[in-house]
Amino acid sequence: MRKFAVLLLSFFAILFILSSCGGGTDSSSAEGQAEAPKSMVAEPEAPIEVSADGSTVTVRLTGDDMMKYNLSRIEVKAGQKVKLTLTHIGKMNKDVMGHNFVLLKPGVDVEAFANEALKHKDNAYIPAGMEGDIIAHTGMVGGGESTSVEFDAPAAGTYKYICSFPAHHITMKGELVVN
Ligand SMILES: [Cu+2]
Repeated sequence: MRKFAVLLLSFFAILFILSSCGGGTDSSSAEGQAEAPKSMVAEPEAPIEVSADGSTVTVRLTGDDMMKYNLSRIEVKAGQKVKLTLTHIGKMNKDVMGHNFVLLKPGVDVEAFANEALKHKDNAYIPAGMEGDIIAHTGMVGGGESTSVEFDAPAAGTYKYICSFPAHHITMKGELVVN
């Protein structure tokens, strides 16, 4: 009789283990289900996206409180329309950590341009009289702000872009490569 009780107990123990395993499976599949809509909502946006017909390139550039862009190289094709949005993903004010995107013409001395730009705070650090050195530029943004610019990709070649906020061009720089 006692043996029977032990048997019965172990039978229930096995049942319990089996059911808890089953529960484990259930919860993991529930997690799997929870992940699916999450990834649909989050839908990671590619920093560079080409339209289906190939005519337009959307560029999602970011700048942070550490004086860094997310992209140091942007590749496009000649003639494509470039829609660039710069988002400041930091928290700092634009007076101390402002960011912009300035695409320079080939042959422009970046150092000389940046040294002139820093004198033009009242013009969002776009140096008056040097517009001829610029292919395209955005406005200046602070933490949490965005700014956009649209331009046609210039002729094939490599072009430099910088943030013209004082001293930012040292780390906030990159190349637009037009194929
Ligand atoms: Cu900057």
